Amino acid sequence: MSQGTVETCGPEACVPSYIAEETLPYPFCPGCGHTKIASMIDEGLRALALPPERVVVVTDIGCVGLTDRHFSTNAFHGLHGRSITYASGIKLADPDLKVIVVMGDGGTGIGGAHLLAAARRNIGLTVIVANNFNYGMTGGQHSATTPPGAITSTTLLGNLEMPLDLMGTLKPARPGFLARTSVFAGDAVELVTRAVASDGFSLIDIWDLCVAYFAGQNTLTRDSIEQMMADLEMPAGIHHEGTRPEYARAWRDLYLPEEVADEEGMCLLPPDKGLEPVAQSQLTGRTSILIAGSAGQKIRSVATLLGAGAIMSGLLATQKDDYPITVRTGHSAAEIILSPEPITYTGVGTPDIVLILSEDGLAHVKKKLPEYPPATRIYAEEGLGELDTRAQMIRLPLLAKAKEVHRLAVGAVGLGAILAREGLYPPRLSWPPPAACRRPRWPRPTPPGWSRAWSWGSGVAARDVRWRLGRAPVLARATTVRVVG
Ligand SMILES: Cc1ncc(C[n+]2csc(CCOP(=O)(O)OP(=O)(O)O)c2C)c(N)n1
Ligand code: SF4
Ligand SMILES: [Mg+2]
Repeated sequence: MSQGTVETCGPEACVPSYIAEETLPYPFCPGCGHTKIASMIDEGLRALALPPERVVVVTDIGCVGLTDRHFSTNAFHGLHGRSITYASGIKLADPDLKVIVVMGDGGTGIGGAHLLAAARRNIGLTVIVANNFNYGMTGGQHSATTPPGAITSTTLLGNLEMPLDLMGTLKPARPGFLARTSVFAGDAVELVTRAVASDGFSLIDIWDLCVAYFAGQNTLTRDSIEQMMADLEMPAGIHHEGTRPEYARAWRDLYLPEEVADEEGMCLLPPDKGLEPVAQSQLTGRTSILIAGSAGQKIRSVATLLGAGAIMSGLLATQKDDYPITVRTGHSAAEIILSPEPITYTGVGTPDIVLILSEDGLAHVKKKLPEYPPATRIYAEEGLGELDTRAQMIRLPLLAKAKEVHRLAVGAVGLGAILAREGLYPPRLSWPPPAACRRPRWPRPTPPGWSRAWSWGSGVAARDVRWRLGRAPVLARATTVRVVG
């Protein structure tokens, strides 16, 4: 769209209108306040002489949502109440853009939570609310800002609700700029200009006229709007000016600092290559493993190490974790499937291998134990007593051995034992954790306790206990759910 030919001449230069002439006239009813608001935005942009290609006008739904097509800037029009979300995405992608949201009072209700989030973040959007107290486009239903007593098509005997006070609601979030005005006010253009110039989140609540539905039934005029502001204790003027850093830039500075980002904020870190196969597993078919223990026993980390080692030996692996919502209590379990073939179904009916580490883990699998066939191998902490099952039992002093390092290393002991006895893949692949299992920007030290516990586990199974275990803290953190197929 070409920039319009109407020009304003300021003291230094003439800035052409941002309204594309060929799109006029506006589609609004004659006398609709939206026409004035479109002109105010144009005047604000001209006052700031912003390059049109650096401006994005994002509109919400409603009559006011027809505004963007008239601007010779970039534009985006989406779903009702979601304009803030689109605009936030645009701003995050390019923090140097001037992003202006034009929305109705309908959008402030339907997308109210997005407004709160944007203001709390202080993301650099300018929100122009064309507040005509009703849903104009759909026939004048009452909205979140309809004043009490007002007659609309859905409040025929008068509105019983209190209106949303945008200033009072957003002020505690301390955004960049908050102001209220009306389409009649002499300072409206100046306030719109200041809102657009604001670096952080800015919002201007412009009390507006829907001549087709609201203004007539409620005798809304310039004077009555002023009276309404007084009655509702919602005065015009600037309600807040803040200095918090703008979110989109602050986010980049914190999470993508210069050393890891180029000038456009694109991450320069090499892409994560994932886990590269370095060995060949001899496994010929799908094998499923169930690890059952207690919350806090690092069950998910152990399962991730098991799967990571498998992937590094050319297998495919899936992991499904199961734990109560109250994460620090009760059982923690993980189902792992290893396979040379693609894993199209990730469910585990009867596991081939079971590792039971604690009473919580036992309680979790107890009902299923009698159903396990003799082919299933159960590795169990020896203190758990007799188990009602036909499966093969391999009892090991897992906990006693782990305690020589740290009681939470019990999973690492069990992992080492399973790998040494089951021949799933070369045990050395599961320890130390491969780089792809560690967080790139917050590396944790390799936990010495785990290394020893794992070695003991694989050693005991190979009848070769070589380690004198010293006490060391368990610090291991691995990635959470990893489904690779
Ligand atoms: C999620 C959703 N709900 C309802 C609608 C129907 N709808 C279309 S326009 C509109 C009212 C818009 O009112 P407002 O935002 O105040 O703008 P105005 O028409 O008054 O300018 C509604 C409810 C919709 N499009 N999407
Ligand atoms: S219906 Fe109301 S809001 Fe829509 S264009 Fe007409 S006057 Fe404006
Ligand atoms: Mg409206």
